[in-house]
Amino acid sequence: MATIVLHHLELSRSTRVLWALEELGLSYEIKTYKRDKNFRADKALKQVHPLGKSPVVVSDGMVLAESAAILEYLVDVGDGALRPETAQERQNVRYWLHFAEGTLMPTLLMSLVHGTAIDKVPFIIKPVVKGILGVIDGAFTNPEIIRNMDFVEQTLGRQSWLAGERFTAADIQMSYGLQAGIKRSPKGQAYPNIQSYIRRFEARPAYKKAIEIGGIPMPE
Ligand SMILES: N[C@@H](CCC(=O)N[C@@H](CS)C(=O)NCC(=O)O)C(=O)O
Repeated sequence: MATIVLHHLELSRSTRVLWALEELGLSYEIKTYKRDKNFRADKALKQVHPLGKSPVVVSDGMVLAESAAILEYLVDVGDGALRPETAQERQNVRYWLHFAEGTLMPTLLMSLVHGTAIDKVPFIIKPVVKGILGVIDGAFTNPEIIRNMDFVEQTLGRQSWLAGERFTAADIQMSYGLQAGIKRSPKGQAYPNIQSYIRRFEARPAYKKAIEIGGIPMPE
């Protein structure tokens, strides 16, 4: 099989792909990029993919972007590990692969962007901006974050892993949003099932190896 090259950005979702590569025991090369002072990716990533974002994987002459699509590809080319075993499990994995970036991340990003915007606007208009964004967060962002986090909390009250009783790519894909969600949720630390789930996946040898190689996924 052709070499897999991961274009990895420090402090990013790309950690998920690194973790998957370690879980699957695939051989790969890694090229690491830094973030600039505005926390944007090194411009050199644009030479790999037009969006200039990470993760990006180059394998077998193909340039692969979007974490979920990359994870599916890696599971396909792997030796069978992490492959769903039943139709229900396959559908569950697919659901969480999409939910992570399609539902969970947008509201978390909104909250993050609002926080950054308040920090960046001139002092004189700060109270106004803070007031407006506070209304939006109160009416929409925070209730949506709570709704999503409560849903995951309930799911993990019924089963050990997101797709059922087996660890799958769904858990890798959801990791970043849940780690960020625990930090940003207005309900703070009130998610015992998610907390213990995060502790369990962070204890996996492949996760630890990924952190050792690529660093932590987000600032402390
Ligand atoms: N939905 C994409 C998101 C990719 C993405 O936004 N990556 C961020 C890092 S977490 C990035 O490269 N940001 C740097 C930038 O936009 O300059 C995925 O899941 O792969």
